[in-house]
Formats: sequence, C-alpha cells, structure tokens
Amino acid sequence: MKCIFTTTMIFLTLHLMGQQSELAIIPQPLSIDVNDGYYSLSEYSTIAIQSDIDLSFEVANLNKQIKRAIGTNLKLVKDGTETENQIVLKCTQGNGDSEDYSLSIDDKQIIISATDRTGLFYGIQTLSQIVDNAGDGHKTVRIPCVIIDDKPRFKYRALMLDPARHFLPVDDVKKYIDVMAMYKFNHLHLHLSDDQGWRVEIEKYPLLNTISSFRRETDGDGKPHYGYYTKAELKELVAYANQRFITIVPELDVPGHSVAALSAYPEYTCFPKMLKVRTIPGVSKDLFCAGNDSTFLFLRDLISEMVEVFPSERFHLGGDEAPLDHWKECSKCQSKIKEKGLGDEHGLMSYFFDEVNQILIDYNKRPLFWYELDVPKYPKGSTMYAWRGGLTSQVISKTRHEGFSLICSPGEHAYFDYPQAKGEETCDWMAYLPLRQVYKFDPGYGLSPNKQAHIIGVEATLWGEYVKNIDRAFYMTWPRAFALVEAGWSEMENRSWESFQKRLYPQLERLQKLNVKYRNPTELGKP
Ligand code: TNX
Repeated sequence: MKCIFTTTMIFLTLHLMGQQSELAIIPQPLSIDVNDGYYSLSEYSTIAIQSDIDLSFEVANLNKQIKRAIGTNLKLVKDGTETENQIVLKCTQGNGDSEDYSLSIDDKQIIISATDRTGLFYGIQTLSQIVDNAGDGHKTVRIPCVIIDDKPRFKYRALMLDPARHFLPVDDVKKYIDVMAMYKFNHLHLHLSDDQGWRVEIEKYPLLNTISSFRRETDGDGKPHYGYYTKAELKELVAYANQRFITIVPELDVPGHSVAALSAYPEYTCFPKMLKVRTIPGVSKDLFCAGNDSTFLFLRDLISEMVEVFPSERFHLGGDEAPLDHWKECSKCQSKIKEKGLGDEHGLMSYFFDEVNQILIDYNKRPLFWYELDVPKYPKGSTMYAWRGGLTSQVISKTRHEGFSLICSPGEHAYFDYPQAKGEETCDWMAYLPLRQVYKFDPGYGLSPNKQAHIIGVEATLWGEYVKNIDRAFYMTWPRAFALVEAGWSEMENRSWESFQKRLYPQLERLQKLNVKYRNPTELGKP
C-alpha cells in the first residue's frame, strides 16, 4: 500500500495506521509519503557519504542523536563498499534552495539528499526526530518506510535572546543554540545593548565594559548584575552557531534604549548629566543626541568593533521606543533640523537612521529595525520588524508599499516574555500568550501571495527583563518555539492545531532526555 498524504490528512491517516507518534515531526514537512515496512536501525547500520565536501560535523551530529536511541555510534564507511543497511548522506552541490532536502527510508537503506550542507543537516534533524520517537531503549529501532520532501515556507526563522537585561554566559547561549538547530531555526538575534546593560567587548571604549556592563543596584533579587562577551567568546559563539547553520544577528539598539552606554559616555546625550545604568524596565527619555556629529563617530567606532566579530550581513539597529522630548528641547538637535530641512524631530529620526546606516553600508551590512509607524522614512534596503501588537496588518501593507522586507514578530503571537498561562504573570501589564495563541500565527495573515511576498520570516522575542538565567529562557521558549518554527517553516495547509498537539508530546520527551527545562503545557492534557 502506498499513499500520498498532504495537509491535515497526514495526521488522521497516520493515526489510523497507528504510526502517528513514530512520525511526529516538528516543524511539519511539506510532503510525507508513508510506505509499508520498516527499516531496522541497529549497531550494524553504517553511514556512507556521497559528497566531496567535508561532512564530519554532520556525521557527528547524526551519530550523537542516533546514540541516544540505540546506545551506540554508527561506523562511517566509504560509499559503495556496502549497499544495504546504510544511511547515505548525499550532498549534490547542484542548483536548488540550500535548505531543501529529501529523506527516503525503505527497508534496506536511508538516503538523505540535498544540494547543500544546510539541507543535509535539516534532513538529519528530521531523521533524528523519527529515530528518537521510535526508539524504546532497545538496541534495534524500527522506523517506518517513508519519503519526505521538505522545504521551508520562510527563509528567516529566528529566536531572540536579550542578554542586555540579564546577562547569559556564552556556554548557556550555546545550549540554547543546540536546541534551536534541532528544530530548523536559522537565526539567533542577540539584543546586546539596552538601558540595563551593554554586553560586547569594545576595546576603544573600556568604560562600556566596566560601567555599562555592570548594574550595581539589585532588581529585587539582592544581587548585582553584570557581564559582557569578549570578542574571542563572540567569535567562538558565531562559529558554533554557524556550524549548526544558525546566523547570529547582533543588535545595537539606538537612539533609545541606550542608557547603559550613555551612563559611561554621557557626552553623546543631549543633556549630559550623571546617568546610571537603568535598574527598572520601561522606556527612558535619554537618547543619543542626533544633533551632535560626534555621536555618529562614536557609533562608527562601536559598529566597527562589532562587525569584526559578527559576519552576518544583517545588523539590527533597534530604533524602538525613543521618546522625542529631549530632541525637542536640545538646541543642537533643533539646529540640525533647520540645517538639513528635516521638518521636526520625526524627520530627525530618519536623518539619525540614515547616518548610522551609512556606517553599515561602509561595512557591507544591511540594517534591521523595529518598525515605528511615526518614523517618516527609513533607509533603503532595510528590513523591518512588525512588532507592535494589533498593528501588524497595517505594517505589512505599509512596508510593502515602501519597498522593505519584513520579519513578523507580533506581540500577540511571538512575545515569549509574556506568560504562558494564567497565574504565571511576571508583571501586570503583560498579555497572556499560551501555546495555542502562538500556534494560530500565520505570518502572512491570510493575505494574497503578492501582498505578503516581502515577508521573509518570523521571530520570537524573549525580552529579558524577567529572564534571569538560561533555565528560565528555556522555560519561556519551549514548547512555544515549536509552534513558532512551524509558523515559519510549514505551509498553512499542512498545519493544524490537532495534529500539532499530537506531535508535541514526543518532542517534549526529547527535550526531557536533553535536560532542557521546558514548560509542561499541562493545560492541553495528554493525547
Ligand atoms: C518593548 S518590543 C520593547 C522591549 C521590551 C519589551 C517587553 C520592543 C522593540 N521593545 O524593550 O523589553 O517591550 O515586552
């Protein structure tokens, strides 16, 4: 019997066949074609490579995951020395999208093929889920015969960590990356500067790593908060992520959310005074001064040191929540508005972004911004984040007309600092964002293909005001990130909440094996 399944039929039919838990894959692949029979994976299986490129990391990653299920690593053999009982990794290096892959399992062998190492890695992640789900602690694991063809809906699938609010040591960020990679996330956005902390080593301005990286006052837990990443650590982190096909996107949030940096170098504010690294959440009126030309020289220096460690072509410049009060009162800002014919402080914001973007252009980088509706003009070639709750459809259409690319991270589906269940409130103003609400996310908002063609992906933002360590980060991220990545990877017609819930439990068991402290979605009940 051979059947071709698409859409929600996949779950229903597999359920009837009693195989649904064996193929509980997240994110849901594009097509799954289940056949009769099983492949027996055991210590006698081998791995063979059909490629000229070095796939030693991919082989090690596959072996690490297989070992969890069968207790042993598989031998790597030269392709062609055996024809049966193999897992063949084929990297054709032809044309095609780098993330696409196919996975074919019959009773004799498993073949993962892709045109690029990225697709191959994703095929390995899918196979590992199937193996883990079928593994029952015995030395042989029977996995169902299947043909999977897969490709992502969106090219940008990201999570954001906010070590600015609470520093997260580099080894913890690596653990976070490990889990992201297992579920086909491909960008980690690091929010590295904010009012409450500066987290990147900058050699030219050492006070950034003493004054700005240190929050003397407690924030209710009786401890000071401090930390920054050295350049060597960041380079290592970037390489670590890169090996797992994850790009780290740095953020330098300007002109607002900058009190930590300005507390060390107040000469770049409109009204230099004693500023302290902010100890409470919220929005400050202290911005970088747009009327002071030396502000841009300072930012140029910061960016020039940051790009040394972050090769990402995209660089986030923040741009959110910058109250204009000080720019209104500042004589330098007012003269700049007159001199450049900018109209008012909103025009000055566009000027500020153009000036900083010029620095990025010099380094061959493209800017990302938190999109603010009242900024009259953003630099050409920018990518925007739709983040304000409730306004997303307006942002989608406005950015399309303005010619910008868009990443969707709306509050109502993607703010992972919001509590997951009633009774888990961290502070009173936050909305409640349960798993199901994340799952409802359609990044295209049901718009016609041409109206959503400029959307490049999704991101969940884990703002860190109340996320003080990596275990809390894991708790707030998983399982909601399963729902988010499915919104970014899977076509809407292949998604359903009923199917997702069933596929979720085997994944939670995997996280448990990996000692990831996810939140148990008790409100859903067991399947
Ligand atoms: C708004 S969303 C912010 C962050 C806060 C977050 C808390 C955005 C671009 N800015 O500074 O951490 O709300 O949810």
